[in-house]
Amino acid sequence: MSDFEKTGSISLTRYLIEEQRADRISADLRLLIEVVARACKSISVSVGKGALGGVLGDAGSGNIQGEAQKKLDVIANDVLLEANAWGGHLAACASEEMDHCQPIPDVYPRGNYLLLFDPLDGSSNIDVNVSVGTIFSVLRCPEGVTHPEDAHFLQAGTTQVAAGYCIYGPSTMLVLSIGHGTHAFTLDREMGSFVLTQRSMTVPAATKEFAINMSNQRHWEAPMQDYVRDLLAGETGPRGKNFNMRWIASMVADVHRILTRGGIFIYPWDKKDPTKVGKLRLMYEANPMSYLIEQAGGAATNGRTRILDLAPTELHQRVPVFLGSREEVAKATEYHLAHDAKAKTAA
Ligand code: AHM
Ligand code: MG
Repeated sequence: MSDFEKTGSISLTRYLIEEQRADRISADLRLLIEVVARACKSISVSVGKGALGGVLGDAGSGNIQGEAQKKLDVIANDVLLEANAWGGHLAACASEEMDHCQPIPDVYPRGNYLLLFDPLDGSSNIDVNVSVGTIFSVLRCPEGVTHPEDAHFLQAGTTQVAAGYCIYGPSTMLVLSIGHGTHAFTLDREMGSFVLTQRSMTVPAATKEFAINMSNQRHWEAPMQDYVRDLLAGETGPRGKNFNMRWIASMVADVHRILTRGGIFIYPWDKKDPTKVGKLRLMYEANPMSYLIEQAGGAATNGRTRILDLAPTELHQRVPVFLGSREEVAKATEYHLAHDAKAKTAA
């Protein structure tokens, strides 16, 4: 039975007001989350219209990472920027789609938070009607900073005060953490409000399911080759159990499945492009997802180190990602650390 069936309708607004009363969030952070949720509702409408809204296809532009932008990447970015400009709760925004952070325009009051987002993650799935999503992370603006720059966003994931994603799937859901568990809200499309449908999501500690883009296998480093070889060996191999594989190629959808029924999501380092240490971005993909997963009892590393402990050096920094069921993440990390230790001894 879902929490909705057990406790009746608790809207996102009511949940946030109760968290504020319990002194777990400030009024400004509450407003910020409400505004992001409102922007996500608007993005959900555009995504849902598909070809009827004229929103599919390429925008004809590229972002700083050299990726072609889809029309919906640009629309979602504009919706989030516009919605967050005037409320007085933010000092600046940064996004996958913008080269540098964008301070709140001088005509509006500035607040004490910094917002990072991937406005539409999984863009390769937009034109094929598969789930995509918005990922966001909230940081505090450093004390005394009135005109934030990129450098002010370079804070470790442990300092996030809130993180979440909105998945645009068969239903639209907002999954949120303000540091007290990870909770899921489903959009009631008729009423236009998010309703709490799962309190305290829990990632099972063990799993028999992994998510990875296997087409990159030949480019992986040795410990990844060993780890996946042992997963594929099944019950007669060293792991002693059979594993299933899923890969949606929308991080939001893969992480949502893992938050719901467990699993491990991996986008490892590969040598396809030696200038990139991974595909996914630390500040607005790996950090918020790691925060949500940890708040649900799971774990997240870059293969060696806890992701939330990494000290960022660049706004658009990339990072290898291993996240999900904590025993499986520990196992994958163990393969990498054992390999490093062996290499050190041999040197
Ligand atoms: P995007 O932010 O440009 O959409 O890229 C991120 C996406 C993730 O959602 C997904 O896990 C990954 O890229 C899929 O990559 P690939 O196409 O290499 O399998
Ligand atoms: Mg993305």
